[in-house]
Amino acid sequence: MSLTLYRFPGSQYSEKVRAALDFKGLSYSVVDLAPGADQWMIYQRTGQRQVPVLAHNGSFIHDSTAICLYLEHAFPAGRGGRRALLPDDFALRREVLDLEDRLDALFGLPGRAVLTEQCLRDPHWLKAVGAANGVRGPGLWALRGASLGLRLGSLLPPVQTTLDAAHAALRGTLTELTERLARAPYLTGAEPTLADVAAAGLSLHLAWPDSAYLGVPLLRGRGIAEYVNDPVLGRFFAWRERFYREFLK
Ligand SMILES: N[C@@H](CCC(=O)N[C@@H](CS)C(=O)NCC(=O)O)C(=O)O
Repeated sequence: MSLTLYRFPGSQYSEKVRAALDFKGLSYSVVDLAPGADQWMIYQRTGQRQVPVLAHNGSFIHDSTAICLYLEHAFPAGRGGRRALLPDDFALRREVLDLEDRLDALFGLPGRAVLTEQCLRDPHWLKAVGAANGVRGPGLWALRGASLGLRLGSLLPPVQTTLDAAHAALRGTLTELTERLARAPYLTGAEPTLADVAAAGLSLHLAWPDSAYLGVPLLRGRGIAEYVNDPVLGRFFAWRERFYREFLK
């Protein structure tokens, strides 16, 4: 058995898959790619350009949800102490998949908008995320110039409206997750599932975890202050830290 995860170092969907691999107790290797030329290799193997891509014994699977479902099928729970990503109960399984779907959408556009805003605000974040995506030296100066332009652009009312909507969406769902965790140890009840794995991995940019596989080491332990320091969301971030300690590398 050979499992290889192809990712961008700062990709939240890749972190979701990596979390699923750890959660299931599987051994794997990680190959870091950079956006741009490296995507040609992805395209040749999968007919699309995005990561994560998982290679398993010569097959290539793309899309984080498809990969997680593939892992659940290829490595069923119970054998070798592997955990289940999906519960047996049909109604609960539906709830897990619905929540995972909503989290995927949330950490797509709104999540990226909030990360971009943070990089425009904080040069350390810009440098760290830039370096993880292969931007160095003169490229970094170009990025700084572009970010200054973008920062000015972000003051425009339509951009502000988009950012406000992204924050509102993120805050609304994180508050819901926090409330779920006040009622039960995991997001959909007494046992951890794919919904927990997705929430832990997809929230990568909000609080960079202390993980052996962290792709953006300059940001280890850092987070976006208005979320990680918000007492209303404290339970969520404490839960996530525990989840990494208990289940993830
Ligand atoms: N729905 C996809 C989204 C994957 C995705 O957005 N990947 C980003 C990195 S986080 C990517 O590869 N972007 C490069 C591109 O779109 O060219 C999934 O769940 O895997």
